[in-house]
Amino acid sequence: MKKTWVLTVGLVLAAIVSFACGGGDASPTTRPTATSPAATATSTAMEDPTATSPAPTATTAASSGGASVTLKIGSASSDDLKFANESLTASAGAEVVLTFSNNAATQQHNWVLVQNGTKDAVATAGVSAGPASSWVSPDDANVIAHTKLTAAGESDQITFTTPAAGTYQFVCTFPGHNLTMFGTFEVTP
Ligand SMILES: [Cu+2]
Repeated sequence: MKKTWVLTVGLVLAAIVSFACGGGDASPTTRPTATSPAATATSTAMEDPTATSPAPTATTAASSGGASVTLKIGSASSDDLKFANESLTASAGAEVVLTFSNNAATQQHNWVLVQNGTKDAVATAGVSAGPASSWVSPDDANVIAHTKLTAAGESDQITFTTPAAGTYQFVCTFPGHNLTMFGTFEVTP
């Protein structure tokens, strides 16, 4: 009789344990489900480094496009109010080292890179700015780069980065020279 009671208690305990284990199994089953959003969050976090990498790639593209280019341009010989070359070319984003040589006998000249179609407006603004500013208005948004005003026989070297691909102009902004002394600056992609 005592053995039967022990056996009954044993069976009841076994049932409780198996129920507890079953309940225990249920919660681990729930946890992986709770963990998978976390895993999704981790993979989303891994997309962030991927999103950041285009920035360095863009920098690399800018620096590879940023080849160093040497350009030389002079004014026409004698006192002709012209440049010796009427066109220059460089690729977009290039670092240009440009030397402008004033080959004139007496004339003063400069070399000013401007937005296309603005050479005369830039020259007019330059007249107001005066010779102390090399006949270039320091606030002129149409001016991309410029040398100083050079005396006859003098030269000046400047360094600038080419703007986006497209057509630009260069001009001498000494009063009156802009009418004949200008050219085209092509920026290639
Ligand atoms: Cu000039």
